[in-house]
Amino acid sequence: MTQQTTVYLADYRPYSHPLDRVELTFRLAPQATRVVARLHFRPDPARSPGADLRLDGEGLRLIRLALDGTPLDCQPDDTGLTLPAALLPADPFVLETEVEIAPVGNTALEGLYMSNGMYCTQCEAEGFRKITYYPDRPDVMARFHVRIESDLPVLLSNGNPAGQGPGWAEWDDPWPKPAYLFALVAGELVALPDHFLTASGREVALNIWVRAGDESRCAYAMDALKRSMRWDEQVYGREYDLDVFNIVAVDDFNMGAMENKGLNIFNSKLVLASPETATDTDYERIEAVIAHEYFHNWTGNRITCRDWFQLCLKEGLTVFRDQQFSGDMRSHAVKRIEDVQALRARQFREDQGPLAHPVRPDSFVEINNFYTATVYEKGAEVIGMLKRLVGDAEYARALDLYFARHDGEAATIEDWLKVFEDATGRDLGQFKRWYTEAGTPRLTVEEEWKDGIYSLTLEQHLPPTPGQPVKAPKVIPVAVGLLNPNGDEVQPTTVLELTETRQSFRFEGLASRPVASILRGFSAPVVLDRAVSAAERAFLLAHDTDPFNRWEAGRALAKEVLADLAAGAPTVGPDWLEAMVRLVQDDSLDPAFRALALRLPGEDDMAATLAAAGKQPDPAALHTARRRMAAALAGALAPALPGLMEATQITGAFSPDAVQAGKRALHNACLGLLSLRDGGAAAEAAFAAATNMTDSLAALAALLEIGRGQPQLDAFGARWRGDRLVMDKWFMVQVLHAAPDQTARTVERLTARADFDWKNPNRFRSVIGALSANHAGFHYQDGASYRLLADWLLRLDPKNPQTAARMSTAFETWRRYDSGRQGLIRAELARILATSGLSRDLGEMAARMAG
Ligand code: 0A1
Ligand code: ZN
Repeated sequence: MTQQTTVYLADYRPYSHPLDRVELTFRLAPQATRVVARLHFRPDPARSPGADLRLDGEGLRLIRLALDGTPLDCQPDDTGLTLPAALLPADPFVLETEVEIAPVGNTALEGLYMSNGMYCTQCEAEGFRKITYYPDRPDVMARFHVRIESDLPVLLSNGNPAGQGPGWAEWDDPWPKPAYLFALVAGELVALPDHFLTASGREVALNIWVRAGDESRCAYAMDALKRSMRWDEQVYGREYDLDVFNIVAVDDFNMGAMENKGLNIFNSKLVLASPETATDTDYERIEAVIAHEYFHNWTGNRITCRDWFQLCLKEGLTVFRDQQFSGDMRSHAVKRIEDVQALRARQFREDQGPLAHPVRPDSFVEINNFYTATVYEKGAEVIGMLKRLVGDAEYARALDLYFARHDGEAATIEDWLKVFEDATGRDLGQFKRWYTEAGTPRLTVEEEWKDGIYSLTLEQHLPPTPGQPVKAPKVIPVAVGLLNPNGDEVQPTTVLELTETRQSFRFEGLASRPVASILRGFSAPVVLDRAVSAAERAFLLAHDTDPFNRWEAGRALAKEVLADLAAGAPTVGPDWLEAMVRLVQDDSLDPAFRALALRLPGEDDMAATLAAAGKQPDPAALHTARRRMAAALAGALAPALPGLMEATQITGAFSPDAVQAGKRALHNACLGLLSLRDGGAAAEAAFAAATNMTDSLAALAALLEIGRGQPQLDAFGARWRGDRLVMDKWFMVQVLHAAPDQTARTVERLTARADFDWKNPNRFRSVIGALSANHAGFHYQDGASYRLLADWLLRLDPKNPQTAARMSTAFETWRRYDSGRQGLIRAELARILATSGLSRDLGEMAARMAG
């Protein structure tokens, strides 16, 4: 394995030599790109007297090195270049390097690489060191001037255009930035152009750059961008600060998108959309990610992170902001439910297993392994809690202070919390534990009703996590409302602040014993351990005024049904079914909400819930139980389905808005249930009649789920053969809906195809990611899927370690299962660890998972 050196937060030291300005010249060529860098240093004797100058650099061929024009003879090592202090002048100096790199062979997609003939870069977190020798750390912020020389027609970099001619273009970025925000793009691209007038009246040119032919699929992303720009002005008072804002869509990209200053680079699946090719979920994701990257311009770029341990400073806040934005654009209730579902599926899972780490980790081997659900999504939850604790007005004041105080700086979580302390007068010492301690707290509840006083006693339990066996109590905002027995709210939502291990709260002046609605809006990222009768859950599902808890009551009921079935219960009891029949026909409820309520708990989610309760999940039993549950629901709803489908049929032109999307979601949920009873007749008709991707894919999934759909799959594949993004869906849907004993075989068949371009991360994820997302198929007893995943990780690792490492998290849950499965997974982890030449990325992940 590549050497595993651990980096510690405690070892942070400021950089020795302040850097003011950077001039870069790129002479692009696929095999041999030349990069000339002129780094303008300004020595500061107070900072680190007598220090050597260390530059990071990896995989570079050094051609030339000169200090103030005088050639230097220094030999680089594997990770960079050191200039001895004795060589360095006391006055400002310019260090010039020329290196050669080969973008065409760069399959790791980090640094400068090529995708379909186009040059592009990915520098976060530590990719810039693969482009030139540089202090590649976020606290070194400098102004960049870039010259690109190439015959390609479109040459882009950060900042504002600073001249162009045949074969060259120059860009100047007036805002100091760390190297991870550098970007360059060169290619035969076409733009969807537009413009935006900022609140203070500045005109900004907007462009979305794509391959010729894709322009017609950019309108939604452009619209989302303009709405994001306006929203950030109106809600956070943040204006855009350059003359141009460019977005480029790239087919080969490891992540979703990247917020490079003035030049955001996107995975093409998060830009390109048309009704025929993108689902409603795609549209929603595009809107959210466009907003996310745009919002980084202030939370991430203008104020960046001092070091990579502070990653949540930009990511948690920016996710929180994009969630607020999506809520404002669509429905807050639906958005909150979706976000909590995603948090539980990914972050709770991470927190429960060997990869658990604090929102601000204090050590890492490979930083790319820490772009996690904990840093992003739990990081956002922590900000949501802070806002709930201090209130909206104080939150707004604190944010204004944050921007005023830290603009142009590389900040820390301590800086962030200090802003809140100064703005609100609160002591956030205890709150800080949310950043430094891993694990999902569990909350137990005791109720008492006596002499007209209702008391709630809350107790927090903090599970041990790797390296953190014991924890002190956290501050937990618990939003509570009380209903009286006829469903009226007698206590509107109030936020209880749990600060001790165990604490009681009293409510007086109540005429009768209330029904409590606890953790409204999911006010804290905790597990609520509360035994509630099915009748009380059904009551909350019918009457709670808090939409999240209403959904949550239904979800809890459903999970109990599923757990009982998996444990051998012969039938589905009436409580949940009757509640669903009522809910789904309640036209006062948003169809999107009803669709979410109808969705059965996922098998992985259920397995996690069982494991957390000390029970061993049986993947096969869970799968069968979930199918029986779906059949029972379909039976109970049978009389209502035709009417509901009629009422949710969209007649007018397609729109990706939330109202239409909600109707389609409910319509297609009904179609899925109906196909369990009609042999797929309705789904076949729906597939044939579909005029948009949401409906086509839903019909196809409904058919595959009942073991049918081959002709439709073939027709879909023939129609979309030439479309990479749609074909990703074709690959994925087959794996997701394969029967447990057919999943590995399906993957083997698909990966043998010529169009399984496994070096493309989207294609790899669409098959290998889907393999682990098919819970019963992945955990099929013979271990074939485990072997297959490990084989593919080992194959991908030498080419693209980052994506291999991310996909390896499929193994993080092994401790949940029986000893047979545990043994099989551990053997695969051991096989991975024993492989020579393993990357630092996959090596670190496998070692942490193997424990
Ligand atoms: N900062 C980006 C995500 C991102 C992170 C790392 C990458 O390469 C390792 C690429 C993109 C965001 O939050 O959108
Ligand atoms: Zn981000």
